[in-house]
Amino acid sequence: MTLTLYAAPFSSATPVVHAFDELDVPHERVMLDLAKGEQRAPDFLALNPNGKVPTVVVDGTPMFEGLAILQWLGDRFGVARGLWPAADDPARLTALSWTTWSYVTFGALLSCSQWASSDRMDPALHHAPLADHARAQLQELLGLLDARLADRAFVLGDDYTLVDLVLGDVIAYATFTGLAIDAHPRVAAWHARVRERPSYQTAWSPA
Ligand SMILES: N[C@@H](CCC(=O)N[C@@H](CS)C(=O)NCC(=O)O)C(=O)O
Repeated sequence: MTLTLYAAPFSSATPVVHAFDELDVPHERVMLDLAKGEQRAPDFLALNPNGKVPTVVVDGTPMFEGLAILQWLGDRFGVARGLWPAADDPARLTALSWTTWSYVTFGALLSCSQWASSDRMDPALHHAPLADHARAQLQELLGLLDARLADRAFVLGDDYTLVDLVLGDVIAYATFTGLAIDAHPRVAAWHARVRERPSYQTAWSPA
């Protein structure tokens, strides 16, 4: 299999870079300079019409959206490495649910809070009540994850899996944007365990 990963430092590609490293999947890595607009080059837009990283090319077929790529990596490489449940394992259902939850449910609220208050966004779009509402909702969601971790060390059970990698990276990004997780002691303790993983250190440390 020939795999090419298009990425950029500290971007939506970071969890995918992280997963490739954790799974030790051989691939070619192309780092795009987003500030120079390399993601809008016609050759790249032919792979991903959104002009965004991450983008992966699998034996000539392009694939975009980080969550889709992560779930595919789990299916294709994670099962054999004991880091993702097999297709007929009920835990696969749980893995798909929590990883999608982190990007879609948690991620949408995080984006909302960013648009409504971040100094990296156009101040004309800021809206303090919306930012407060999104932050309160995010705390409620962290409460759900805290409850999930009441009787297990990791999201699926006793062992670290790609589910922890995906959720751990979404929550890492959330904390970088200023979201506090310390009101949820099990989430904080689990995230500390996830951060011990060597692949986490490589993915999130400055080069
Ligand atoms: N939902 C997409 C988001 C991808 C995304 O927004 N990537 C950003 C980097 S964080 C990008 O490539 N931006 C370049 C641009 O918009 O010009 C995913 O998760 O893959």
